[in-house]
Amino acid sequence: MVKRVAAIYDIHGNVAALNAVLQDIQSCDVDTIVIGGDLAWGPQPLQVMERVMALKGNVHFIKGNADREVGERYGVEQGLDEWVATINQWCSDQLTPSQIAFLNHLEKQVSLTIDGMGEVLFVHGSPRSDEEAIRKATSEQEIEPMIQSVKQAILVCGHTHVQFDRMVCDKRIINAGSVGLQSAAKGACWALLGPHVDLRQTDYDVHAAAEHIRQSGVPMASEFADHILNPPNEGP
Ligand SMILES: [Mn+2]
Repeated sequence: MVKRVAAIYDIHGNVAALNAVLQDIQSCDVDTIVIGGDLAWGPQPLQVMERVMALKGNVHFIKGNADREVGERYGVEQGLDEWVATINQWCSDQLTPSQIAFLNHLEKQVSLTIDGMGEVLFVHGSPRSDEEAIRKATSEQEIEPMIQSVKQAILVCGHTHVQFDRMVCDKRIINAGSVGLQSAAKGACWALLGPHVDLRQTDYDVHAAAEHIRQSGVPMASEFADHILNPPNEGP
């Protein structure tokens, strides 16, 4: 049984956002962290992997589609769009062999029993796919087959970069939002769980972060910087 969980999803290679959230977590009496996938794909993959792999204590990781794609060096041959593939392979090139191996050994899902909430299932996209999107507006009809095998009453997901907390087919579904590539929010988004659900936004210096991103060498650096300065209303 754990008491209070920080669900931090979709860091996407934004180390300033990650550091701000980890700092915020320290004042929230958190005993467990779930890092919900899509860690490295973005402008600062090496720094993010160093930071998360050095975390101490009760930390669980799950694999996002982008972790699978970076870890296995996906390209256009594996169905990625050309610009996604270019960034993907740049990210793979930044990482050490042990960081790549770490990504390749992540779990698909994690289940935790949280005090006051019961058993909670954490996945990246949907329970059956790391790239299937559950959005605020996705219909019950569409979601039902995605969650029919889930026995837990509460499901936490990410992948679409927009937070929500809704009831679907008698299950509570929480999207933690994105730490590093957020949409429809200004700060770094995450969720605090136990015994209540608190959708959080942590402010950080996006202007300084954008400047570092512009100098990171990532392909499309200015698009990444513009995204965090002016987050779009809709996620990917
Ligand atoms: Mn994803």
